[in-house]
Amino acid sequence: MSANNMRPAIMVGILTGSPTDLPTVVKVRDTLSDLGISSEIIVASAHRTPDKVFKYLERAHRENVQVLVGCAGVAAHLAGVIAGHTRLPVIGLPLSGGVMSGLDALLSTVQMPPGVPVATVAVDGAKNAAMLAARILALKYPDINQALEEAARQERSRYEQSAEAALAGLTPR
Ligand code: C2R
Repeated sequence: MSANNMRPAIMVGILTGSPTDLPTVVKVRDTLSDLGISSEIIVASAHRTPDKVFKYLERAHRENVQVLVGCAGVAAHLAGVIAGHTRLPVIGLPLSGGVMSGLDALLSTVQMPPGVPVATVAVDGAKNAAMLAARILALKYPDINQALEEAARQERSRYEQSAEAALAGLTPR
């Protein structure tokens, strides 16, 4: 097996702009972990600590990390800067907060110039950031594909059960 096909210790690198982002960002890690996917969270900012971002990207490439998630609020340039420095798929997670409740972060993350894509999920969409990373990894790792199938089965069943409970709770007329 070539080094590229070997399963790396860390599959997903999650970078976030500030420690204040962590309550939302940790949900990316936890969702990945539920699917059996290893990840690490790095607090680094394209504005405040650009060197740390670039150093991490060097290590991520060396260690064969497969997908990167860039999380940031307000003037959210982190995911875009990451995308400019890697050929790995980059998922952008815009975070709420500040005067525009996340709209500023959403637009700063999603409006990338042609050729430098950031796959942007909803504001505070931590779960979908993780699920999208998992779908990318599932192309290469059949066990992750299976974990996603199982998660979808469970999600459907939870949905049906809550729909039945809600309908049963309606006042009859
Ligand atoms: P503080 O709470 O530390 O003041 O940060 C962070 O993600 C956070 O949501 C406020 C907000 O600034 C964001 N930030 C960025 C970047 N670095 C930090 N948008 C960046 O590099 O894009």
